[in-house]
Order: sequence, then C-alpha cells, then structure tokens
Amino acid sequence: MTEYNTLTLEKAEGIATLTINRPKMLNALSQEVLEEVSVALDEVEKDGAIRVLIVTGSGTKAFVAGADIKEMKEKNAVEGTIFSSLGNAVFSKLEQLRQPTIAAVNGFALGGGCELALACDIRIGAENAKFGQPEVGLGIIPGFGGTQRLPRLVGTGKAKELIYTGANVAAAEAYRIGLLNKVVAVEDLLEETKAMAEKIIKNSPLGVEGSKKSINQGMQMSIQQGLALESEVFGALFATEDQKEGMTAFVEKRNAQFENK
Ligand code: CO8
Repeated sequence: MTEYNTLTLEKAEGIATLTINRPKMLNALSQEVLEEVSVALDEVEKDGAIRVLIVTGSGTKAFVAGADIKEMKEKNAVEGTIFSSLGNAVFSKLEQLRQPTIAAVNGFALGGGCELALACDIRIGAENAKFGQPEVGLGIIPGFGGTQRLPRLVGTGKAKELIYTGANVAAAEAYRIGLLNKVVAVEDLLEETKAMAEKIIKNSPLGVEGSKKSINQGMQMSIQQGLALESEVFGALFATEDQKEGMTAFVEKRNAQFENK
C-alpha cells in the first residue's frame, strides 16, 4: 500500500475515505498534496472493491482552506500556469473517477477547497461549512476549475457574484443555491456521508458508474448527442449479468445480488 505524507486513504466495506491531512495549515493544497491526491485517485480507480470515494479534510475547522498561499506567493507566470494546470488535471481525474465521489465538507472550503468539493459528484456539508472563492482578493482568479464548475453548478449569475465579491457562503445558503446536497450536524458529518455511500453501494455498480459517465460526458455535449450517449450506455447494460439479476430479483420480489459483471 502506498504511503502518503499529506493525506490518509482508508478503505472499509466498499468505501474509500481520502482525508487531506495538514491541519496546522487548514489542509491547504501544496504541490505535494495535489501530487499525492493524484496517486491516491489512481489507487482508488484500480481497486475493484471500492464502490464510493469520500473526500474530506482533517479536523473540524477546515475541509481545505485553499491552495497553499505561502508556497504560491513567489511563483512567476509560467510557474502559476503549471500549478493551475496540475490542479486542473488532478481535479479532472477526480471528476472522472470511475466510482461516485462525495465531498464531506467540514468547515472552510475556500478557493482550491471549494474547487475540490466542486469536482466531487455530491457535497454534504457540516453546519459549520463555509464556501468561498476569495482569489480576486489575492490578485488572481480561481485556478483549479472554479470559473468553470461553479457556474455549471449554481448558475452564471450566482457564480459571478461569489467570485467577484470573494464573499463566504454559510452552509444554509450553500444548500439553498445548490452548492450543497445536504447539511448535517458537525458531529454527524462522516456518519451521514457514509450512510449516503451505503445507499449507493446497494445499487448495481455498473448502473451507478454508467449513470456517472452519461451525466458527466453528456454535460459536455448537445442534448441530442447526450441522449444518444444515454441510449448507448443504457443498451450496453443489457449485455450484463447484473441487468438480468436486477430485473429477475424485482420479478421474484427479493433483493438483487449484484456481482459487478
Ligand atoms: N495557504 C497557506 N496557509 C494557510 C492557508 C492557505 N490557503 N489558509 C490558512 N493557512 C494557515 C495560516 O497561515 C495559519 O498558519 P500560521 O499559524 O503559520 O500563521 C494557519 O493556517 C491557521 O490559519 P489562520 O490563523 O488564518 O486561521 P483563522 O481561523 O484566523 O482564519 C481562514 C481561517 C479564514 C480560513 C484563513 O486562514 C484564511 O483566510 N485562509 C486563506 C483562505 C484563502 O484565501 N484561500 C484561497 C487561496 S488561493 C486558492 O485557493 C487558489 C486556487 C487556484 C490556484 C491556481 C494556481 C495558480
């Protein structure tokens, strides 16, 4: 198993939990963190026993308080572009991971932290969650996908307001605008996130992964192309044993036993 310096990767009962682990720096994303997240994602992608990935931050104060400003401070234009490209490559890998992903947002999710949560499929926030894209206050713009994923999630007007003002959004408002799927008590965050993961795990892995592929790729296409993709993914599943099992179990009034084939 790979050893990580800046994160932990735990696996239990089909769920992998990736925890960014730099609590003294509020889990800020350095180059090393991004490189280790990339390796951890490869590990999860390849692990046939893992059905859902949870992404969170250590401690209760911060999910991730952004890219590491101290490390970024002296970068020049070329280095800035390289750092942004690294973050975008890693977060795209996360977005396209085979398995569904849930961000468990504990405390501050600012800048690159908000962008990390945006690259996950689903976001559950503790009552102390706070989202924001404060980059314009630092003389930069969001550089790990915020200008692209935030407007796609909450709409262009709201995304522009959040990015231009750099204002923080508390959990209840984040839920209202669709940035959070659910808000839970601080002490229940991981338990509630695991409960959602367990609901997903009860369904056919091929069905869940096919849905993710169809939604993610379809969002990049015209609706007609997206519908054609949906029909293709839908049809391919009729060649699987899990489709036979799922429908037979319904007719026989029993729970399906999916085998991921
Ligand atoms: N980077 C580096 N260190 C950080 C960061 C950060 N993003 N956030 C917090 N820390 C450090 C603090 O410096 C402090 O360290 P020290 O004890 O050595 O002084 C420690 O963490 C604790 O933080 P605070 O003392 O500041 O804690 P407070 O409770 O007073 O405040 C806040 C908490 C409000 C979260 C505050 O820490 C803060 O504002 N942090 C920065 C938030 C921010 O601006 N994030 C956006 C960063 S930019 C970004 O993410 C761009 C992404 C795209 C990059 C593109 C590349 C070109």
